Amino acid sequence: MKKYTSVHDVADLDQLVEEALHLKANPYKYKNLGENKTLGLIFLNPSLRTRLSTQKAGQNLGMNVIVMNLDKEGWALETQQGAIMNGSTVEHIKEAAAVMGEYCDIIGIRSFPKLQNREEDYNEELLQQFIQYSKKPIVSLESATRHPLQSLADLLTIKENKVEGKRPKVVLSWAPHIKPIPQCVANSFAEWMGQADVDFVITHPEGYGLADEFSAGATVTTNQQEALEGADFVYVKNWSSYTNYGQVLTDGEGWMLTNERLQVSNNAKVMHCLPVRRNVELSDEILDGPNSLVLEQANNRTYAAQAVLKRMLEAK
Ligand code: SN0
Repeated sequence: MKKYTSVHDVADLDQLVEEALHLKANPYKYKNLGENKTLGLIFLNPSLRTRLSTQKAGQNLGMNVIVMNLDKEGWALETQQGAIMNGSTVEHIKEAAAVMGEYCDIIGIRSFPKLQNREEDYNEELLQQFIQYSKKPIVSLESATRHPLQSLADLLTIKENKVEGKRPKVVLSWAPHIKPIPQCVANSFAEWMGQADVDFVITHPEGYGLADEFSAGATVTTNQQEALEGADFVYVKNWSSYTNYGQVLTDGEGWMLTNERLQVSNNAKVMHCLPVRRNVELSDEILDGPNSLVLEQANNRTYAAQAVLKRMLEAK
C-alpha cells in the first residue's frame, strides 16, 4: 500500500479488517518489521486519539516515531503554486514535504478543511501536494474530506459487536453542535459503510445532505425516529452543511440522541469518534450507559493504524 487516504486505497477491505483484528490479538507479533524505519506524524490541527494511537501502532511494529505540530512549531506553509512569498508564509510545501520525505519512511498528515471554499477543500490540495512532493507513503490522519483510520476502526468495532449471521442496520445520525464542524468523519463513515455488509441509513435535518459521492447507495431521511427503527448501531456525528458550505443551519433542537429516542431501535449500540460535546451532541445517559461503544472505537484506532502501517512496511 503506497497511500491510505480513503476506502478506495484498500483493495481487499475484509482482509484488512481481519488483519487489524489479528493485530489486536497479537500486537507485538511484527515488532521487528519496522526496525530502522521512521514514521513521521505531522499535525496541522489538534489531536488526541489519532496522535497517540498511530504513535503506538508504529511503536508496536518497532518503528521510530517522530511527531511535529506543524501549525505551532513549523514555518508558516505556502501551498499556492507560483506564489510570490513576500507575505506571512515562510516555506513552500514543495520543500517542506520533500524534506520530511528525506527524514521519514512513512508520513502521516492531519489537515482539516478550512470550511470556506468547498472546491478548495474537496480538491484535497494539501494532501495531494504532500503525496506528490514527499515521495513517501502517506497516511491520512484526517484530511479535508475524510478520516479513513477512524472509519477502519469503526468497521472493526461493528464487526466485533454485531450479531453473527445478521446483516446489521447501521444509522448515521446527525447531532447538534455549537460551531461549524467538517464533514470528514461523516463522509468517510458513509463511504466505508457503502462497501460493508450492512443496511445503511443516514438521517439529518434539511440542508445537511452529504456529497453524492459519499452517500451513494444509502437510504437518506430527515425523519430521525423512522431511521432509528430497528437500528443495531447508531453512529452519532455533527457536520456543517455541504450545500450551504460550512454553515450551521439549525440549532438542532430535538436531534440529540437520548434513551427515549432509542426505544424504537434494536437495543442499538451507540458510536461516536470523539471528542464529544456531552449533552450537546450526546447525552450523559448514553455515553455512560451500557450500549456506548465509544471507548472501544478509540481502542481500535491503534489496530486500524497498525494494519495500515504494516501493509506499507511490507510493500517496501
Ligand atoms: C473534528 C471533526 O472532524 O469532527 C475531529 C474529529 C476526530 N472534531 C472537531 O473539530 C471537534 C471540535 C469541537 O469544538 O468540538
